[in-house]
Amino acid sequence: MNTPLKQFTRYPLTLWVFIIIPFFLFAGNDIDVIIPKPQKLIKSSGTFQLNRETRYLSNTVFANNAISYLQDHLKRNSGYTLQKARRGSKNTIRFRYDSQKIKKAEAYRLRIDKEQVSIEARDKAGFFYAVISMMQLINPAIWRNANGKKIRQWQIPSCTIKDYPRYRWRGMMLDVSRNFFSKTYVKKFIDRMAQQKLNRFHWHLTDDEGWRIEIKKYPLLTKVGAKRGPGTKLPFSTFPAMRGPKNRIQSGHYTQNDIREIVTYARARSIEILPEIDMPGHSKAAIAAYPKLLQDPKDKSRYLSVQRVSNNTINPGMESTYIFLDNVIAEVSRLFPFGYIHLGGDEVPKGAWSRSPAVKKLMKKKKLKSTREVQNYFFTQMDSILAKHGKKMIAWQEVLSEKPELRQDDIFMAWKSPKSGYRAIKKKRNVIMAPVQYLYFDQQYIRNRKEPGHTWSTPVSTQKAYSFKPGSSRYLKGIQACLWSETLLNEKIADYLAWPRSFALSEVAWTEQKRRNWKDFRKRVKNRGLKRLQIQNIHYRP
Ligand code: TNX
Repeated sequence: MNTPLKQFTRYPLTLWVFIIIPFFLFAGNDIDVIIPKPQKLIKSSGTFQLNRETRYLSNTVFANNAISYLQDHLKRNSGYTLQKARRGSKNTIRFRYDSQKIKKAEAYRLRIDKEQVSIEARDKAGFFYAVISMMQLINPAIWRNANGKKIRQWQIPSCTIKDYPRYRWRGMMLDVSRNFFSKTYVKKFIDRMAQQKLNRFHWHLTDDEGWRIEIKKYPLLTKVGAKRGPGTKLPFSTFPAMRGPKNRIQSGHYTQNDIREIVTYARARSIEILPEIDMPGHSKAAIAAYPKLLQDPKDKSRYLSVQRVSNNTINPGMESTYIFLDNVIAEVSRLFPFGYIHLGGDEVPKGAWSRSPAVKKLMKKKKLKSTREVQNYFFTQMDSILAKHGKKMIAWQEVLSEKPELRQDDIFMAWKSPKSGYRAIKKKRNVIMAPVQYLYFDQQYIRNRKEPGHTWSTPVSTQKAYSFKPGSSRYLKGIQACLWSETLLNEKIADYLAWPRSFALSEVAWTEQKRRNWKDFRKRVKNRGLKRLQIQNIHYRP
């Protein structure tokens, strides 16, 4: 029999003494394991034992999400729950609201010693991130989400951490149109973001290949617009849909109840959801459902998008377009509490509307000289529709091309290059950087036929993503990675493309430039980050 003891003795003792035992000691005690790296971390001696007797104390409701999150993970992996303390005593985790000591939003202080853990913050996110840091300091088994061996006692190494994020916008985009992802997967995706202190989930809900959000007023949007495959009105474009062979109809959308559930789930993790309804291009699914409302019947223009989808652009010269979009935005606004809605605006194909009488009429009436000015007019209209529903606009950078009269608070996503982002910043426009060269996680890691992912831009290795230096300006709101889903033919591919690159994203978004170092980062990813992914069965790229 191959007992563990026999296996042990098969290796020379020296190997154990000099290599393996020191490795465990080192891995167990090292506190420099957190990703993204905290702004300040001071090691001290001793460890706090988190066990069945540990209690918590709190003087603020802002800590409630953080406490629940910790309780859930303890329940799952230890079988006990963290109870509230009756009186101040040893072996407690204290949550304290302190807006004097903590000045910045989302900031926290975490002090761990033998007797207690103390956490100070001024908002929900701060408390949540303190707990995330604490959980990253202990055995990665705390992140396990299936039932496994229960761990009764957790060692937390003593230290003091003072931490805050560099950027307020630390985002990830998931495209659920080209390929649909289940509610369960979306939740997993959001939870993994939260583990990295990412705080904005950009949900690309509509595109040519599928409309994925239930709109009560227009049921055909999902009845027709969420189905793709043979006999449907929606294109495969260059890529088929996930789950099953090409000749099967693929469908999927979220009901309004699903959406509310996911919003609540995200908010419990300090994540706001930015919904995107892409317009006026990338709208084949909506047009297939309601052609009469969204296209000019007399329009003779014939054109293809860059992804080779024909006539996929909403007509901005028709009254019915604005009534339709107003109604859609009304429902979207009620579903998502976040203050912004993303209206797309990317890649309006050349030639769209060029032979539409309705657009010609509009151009004459409003003295518009080109189709670009027509697009400009469209977004000015849409911006006031958003304002009416109490929302601000986010859009892709293309929307800025004609100096539109949009509100100063609106934000633009620069995807073509960092330079294009800086140009917008110079014009005093709010920018989120999502440059394809560094942060398009739908691109291959390295150029290789066997690697999944897109090839139309340069490959994005984890190191390449980590090397991004976004800079600073009051107009630079933060950064974001994009996971477009044309090539995401299953959840494993999505995981593979997202991890470990998302570790790099989180550190670029959170940690001050001077604290960042590739070698140090790589060590933390190897020692802890990957273990955390393994334990959750995340199919990362090794
Ligand atoms: C460009 S980036 C697009 C998407 C594609 C993506 C693929 C942007 C705003 N538009 O429609 O999915 O490239 O990488």
